[in-house]
Amino acid sequence: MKLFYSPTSPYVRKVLVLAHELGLGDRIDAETVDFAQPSEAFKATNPLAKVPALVTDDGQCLVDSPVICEYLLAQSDGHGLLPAAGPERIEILNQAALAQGIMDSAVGQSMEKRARPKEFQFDGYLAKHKGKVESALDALEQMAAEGKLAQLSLATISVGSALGYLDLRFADDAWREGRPALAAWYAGFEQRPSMTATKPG
Ligand SMILES: N[C@@H](CCC(=O)N[C@@H](CS)C(=O)NCC(=O)O)C(=O)O
Repeated sequence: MKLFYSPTSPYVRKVLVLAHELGLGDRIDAETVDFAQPSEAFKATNPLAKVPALVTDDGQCLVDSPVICEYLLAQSDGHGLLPAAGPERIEILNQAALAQGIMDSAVGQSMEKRARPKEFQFDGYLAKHKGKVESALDALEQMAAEGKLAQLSLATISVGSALGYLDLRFADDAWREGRPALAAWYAGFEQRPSMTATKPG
Protein backbone atom coordinates (compact mmCIF):
# COMPACT_ATOMS: atom_id res chain seq x y z
CA MET A 1 0.00 0.00 0.00
CA LYS A 2 1.21 3.47 -0.74
CA LEU A 3 0.32 6.30 1.61
CA PHE A 4 0.70 9.90 0.53
CA TYR A 5 1.43 11.73 3.72
CA SER A 6 2.68 14.71 5.68
CA PRO A 7 4.38 14.03 9.04
CA THR A 8 2.54 16.85 10.82
CA SER A 9 -1.01 16.02 9.67
CA PRO A 10 -3.22 14.72 12.50
CA TYR A 11 -5.35 12.82 9.95
CA VAL A 12 -2.25 11.04 8.68
CA ARG A 13 -1.12 10.29 12.21
CA LYS A 14 -4.47 8.66 12.98
CA VAL A 15 -4.07 6.39 9.95
CA LEU A 16 -0.46 5.53 10.83
CA VAL A 17 -1.21 4.85 14.51
CA LEU A 18 -4.09 2.61 13.48
CA ALA A 19 -1.90 0.76 10.96
CA HIS A 20 0.74 0.29 13.65
CA GLU A 21 -1.78 -1.04 16.17
CA LEU A 22 -3.19 -3.43 13.56
CA GLY A 23 0.28 -4.75 12.71
CA LEU A 24 0.04 -3.32 9.19
CA GLY A 25 2.74 -0.67 9.54
CA ASP A 26 5.29 -2.67 7.54
CA ARG A 27 2.91 -2.92 4.58
CA ILE A 28 2.73 0.85 4.17
CA ASP A 29 5.10 2.64 1.87
CA ALA A 30 4.82 6.33 2.83
CA GLU A 31 5.58 9.14 0.38
CA THR A 32 5.83 12.71 1.65
CA VAL A 33 3.74 15.21 -0.29
CA ASP A 34 5.20 18.53 -1.34
CA PHE A 35 2.08 20.71 -1.44
CA ALA A 36 3.92 23.45 -3.32
CA GLN A 37 4.72 21.00 -6.11
CA PRO A 38 2.40 18.01 -5.79
CA SER A 39 3.43 15.01 -7.89
CA GLU A 40 1.25 13.71 -10.71
CA ALA A 41 0.92 10.42 -8.81
CA PHE A 42 -0.47 12.25 -5.77
CA LYS A 43 -2.89 14.36 -7.83
CA ALA A 44 -4.08 11.23 -9.63
CA THR A 45 -4.64 9.48 -6.30
CA ASN A 46 -6.54 12.30 -4.61
CA PRO A 47 -8.19 14.91 -6.85
CA LEU A 48 -8.72 16.97 -3.67
CA ALA A 49 -4.92 17.05 -3.19
CA LYS A 50 -5.16 16.30 0.53
CA VAL A 51 -3.35 13.87 2.78
CA PRO A 52 -3.80 11.14 3.74
CA ALA A 53 -4.46 9.35 0.45
CA LEU A 54 -3.91 5.64 0.05
CA VAL A 55 -3.32 3.48 -3.01
CA THR A 56 -4.17 -0.11 -2.15
CA ASP A 57 -2.15 -3.07 -3.42
CA ASP A 58 -4.81 -3.68 -6.08
CA GLY A 59 -4.67 -0.07 -7.22
CA GLN A 60 -7.75 1.42 -5.54
CA CYS A 61 -7.34 5.10 -4.60
CA LEU A 62 -8.80 5.98 -1.20
CA VAL A 63 -9.23 9.50 0.12
CA ASP A 64 -10.32 10.82 3.55
CA SER A 65 -8.93 9.37 6.75
CA PRO A 66 -12.20 7.73 7.99
CA VAL A 67 -12.42 5.76 4.74
CA ILE A 68 -8.76 4.77 4.90
CA CYS A 69 -9.23 3.66 8.52
CA GLU A 70 -12.19 1.48 7.49
CA TYR A 71 -10.04 -0.07 4.79
CA LEU A 72 -7.18 -0.80 7.19
CA LEU A 73 -9.54 -2.35 9.73
CA ALA A 74 -10.88 -4.62 6.98
CA GLN A 75 -7.34 -5.73 6.11
CA SER A 76 -6.96 -7.39 9.52
CA ASP A 77 -9.32 -8.89 12.06
CA GLY A 78 -9.74 -5.34 13.35
CA HIS A 79 -8.26 -6.21 16.75
CA GLY A 80 -11.56 -5.14 18.31
CA LEU A 81 -10.81 -1.48 17.53
CA LEU A 82 -14.23 -0.93 15.93
CA PRO A 83 -17.14 -3.29 16.63
CA ALA A 84 -18.90 -4.53 13.46
CA ALA A 85 -22.35 -3.27 14.51
CA GLY A 86 -24.51 -2.11 17.35
CA PRO A 87 -24.51 0.75 19.86
CA GLU A 88 -20.83 0.31 20.74
CA ARG A 89 -19.87 0.89 17.11
CA ILE A 90 -21.95 4.08 17.03
CA GLU A 91 -20.38 5.29 20.27
CA ILE A 92 -16.86 4.73 18.95
CA LEU A 93 -17.64 6.36 15.60
CA ASN A 94 -19.18 9.30 17.45
CA GLN A 95 -16.11 9.77 19.64
CA ALA A 96 -13.90 9.47 16.56
CA ALA A 97 -16.02 12.15 14.84
CA LEU A 98 -15.54 14.46 17.81
CA ALA A 99 -11.78 14.02 17.50
CA GLN A 100 -12.06 14.56 13.74
CA GLY A 101 -13.90 17.82 14.45
CA ILE A 102 -11.07 18.96 16.71
CA MET A 103 -8.63 18.22 13.90
CA ASP A 104 -10.79 20.13 11.39
CA SER A 105 -11.06 23.22 13.59
CA ALA A 106 -7.42 23.11 14.68
CA VAL A 107 -6.09 22.59 11.14
CA GLY A 108 -8.43 25.35 9.93
CA GLN A 109 -6.96 27.79 12.47
CA SER A 110 -3.46 26.69 11.69
CA MET A 111 -3.99 27.27 7.96
CA GLU A 112 -5.55 30.68 8.61
CA LYS A 113 -2.54 31.70 10.71
CA ARG A 114 0.22 30.14 8.65
CA ALA A 115 -1.00 30.45 5.07
CA ARG A 116 -2.55 33.93 5.11
CA PRO A 117 -0.81 37.26 5.58
CA LYS A 118 -1.77 38.79 8.94
CA GLU A 119 -3.87 41.55 7.34
CA PHE A 120 -6.11 38.95 5.65
CA GLN A 121 -6.64 36.78 8.72
CA PHE A 122 -10.16 36.83 10.13
CA ASP A 123 -10.18 36.93 13.93
CA GLY A 124 -13.85 35.89 14.03
CA TYR A 125 -13.03 32.69 12.15
CA LEU A 126 -10.13 31.91 14.47
CA ALA A 127 -12.22 32.56 17.61
CA LYS A 128 -15.11 30.45 16.36
CA HIS A 129 -12.91 27.43 15.68
CA LYS A 130 -10.95 27.87 18.89
CA GLY A 131 -14.30 27.75 20.71
CA LYS A 132 -15.24 24.49 18.95
CA VAL A 133 -11.94 22.91 20.00
CA GLU A 134 -12.45 24.04 23.61
CA SER A 135 -16.01 22.66 23.77
CA ALA A 136 -14.99 19.35 22.24
CA LEU A 137 -12.10 19.08 24.70
CA ASP A 138 -14.55 19.64 27.56
CA ALA A 139 -16.70 16.79 26.23
CA LEU A 140 -13.62 14.56 26.02
CA GLU A 141 -12.67 15.51 29.60
CA GLN A 142 -16.06 14.25 30.71
CA MET A 143 -15.60 11.02 28.75
CA ALA A 144 -12.12 10.49 30.19
CA ALA A 145 -13.43 11.09 33.73
CA GLU A 146 -16.15 8.50 33.12
CA GLY A 147 -13.60 5.95 31.89
CA LYS A 148 -14.98 6.02 28.35
CA LEU A 149 -11.51 6.33 26.81
CA ALA A 150 -10.10 3.39 28.75
CA GLN A 151 -10.07 0.88 25.91
CA LEU A 152 -7.93 1.16 22.79
CA SER A 153 -10.21 1.79 19.81
CA LEU A 154 -10.50 3.80 16.62
CA ALA A 155 -11.91 6.53 18.86
CA THR A 156 -8.99 6.69 21.29
CA ILE A 157 -6.54 6.58 18.39
CA SER A 158 -8.40 9.55 16.86
CA VAL A 159 -8.46 11.46 20.16
CA GLY A 160 -4.75 10.81 20.74
CA SER A 161 -3.91 12.04 17.24
CA ALA A 162 -5.98 15.19 17.72
CA LEU A 163 -4.37 15.99 21.09
CA GLY A 164 -0.92 15.39 19.61
CA TYR A 165 -1.69 17.99 16.96
CA LEU A 166 -2.76 20.52 19.63
CA ASP A 167 0.59 19.96 21.37
CA LEU A 168 2.38 20.48 18.06
CA ARG A 169 0.61 23.64 16.87
CA PHE A 170 -1.23 25.11 19.86
CA ALA A 171 1.01 24.42 22.85
CA ASP A 172 0.35 27.95 24.19
CA ASP A 173 -3.37 27.18 24.49
CA ALA A 174 -2.51 24.68 27.27
CA TRP A 175 -5.40 22.26 26.59
CA ARG A 176 -4.51 20.25 29.74
CA GLU A 177 -5.43 23.13 32.07
CA GLY A 178 -8.72 22.35 33.82
CA ARG A 179 -8.90 18.92 32.16
CA PRO A 180 -7.06 16.59 34.55
CA ALA A 181 -8.72 13.35 33.44
CA LEU A 182 -7.99 13.93 29.76
CA ALA A 183 -4.43 15.04 30.55
CA ALA A 184 -3.82 11.89 32.63
CA TRP A 185 -5.33 9.70 29.93
CA TYR A 186 -3.14 11.24 27.22
CA ALA A 187 0.01 11.01 29.35
CA GLY A 188 -0.41 7.25 29.22
CA PHE A 189 -1.66 7.04 25.65
CA GLU A 190 1.19 9.01 24.12
CA GLN A 191 3.65 6.42 25.47
CA ARG A 192 2.25 3.71 23.20
CA PRO A 193 4.82 2.56 20.63
CA SER A 194 2.38 3.50 17.85
CA MET A 195 2.33 7.08 19.15
CA THR A 196 6.05 7.45 19.79
CA ALA A 197 6.81 6.00 16.33
CA THR A 198 4.56 8.57 14.62
CA LYS A 199 5.34 11.67 16.69
CA PRO A 200 6.19 14.57 14.36
CA GLY A 201 9.87 15.42 14.72
N1 LIG B 1 -11.24 15.07 5.88
C1 LIG B 1 -9.88 14.83 5.48
C2 LIG B 1 -9.02 16.05 5.81
C3 LIG B 1 -7.62 15.94 5.22
C4 LIG B 1 -6.88 17.26 5.27
O1 LIG B 1 -7.49 18.35 5.33
N2 LIG B 1 -5.54 17.18 5.20
C5 LIG B 1 -4.75 18.37 5.18
C6 LIG B 1 -3.43 18.16 5.93
S1 LIG B 1 -3.65 18.21 7.66
C7 LIG B 1 -4.36 18.70 3.75
O2 LIG B 1 -4.01 17.81 3.00
N3 LIG B 1 -4.43 19.98 3.37
C8 LIG B 1 -4.04 20.41 2.06
C9 LIG B 1 -5.12 21.17 1.37
O3 LIG B 1 -6.23 21.31 1.93
O4 LIG B 1 -4.87 21.63 0.27
C10 LIG B 1 -9.38 13.56 6.18
O5 LIG B 1 -9.94 13.17 7.21
O6 LIG B 1 -8.46 12.90 5.66
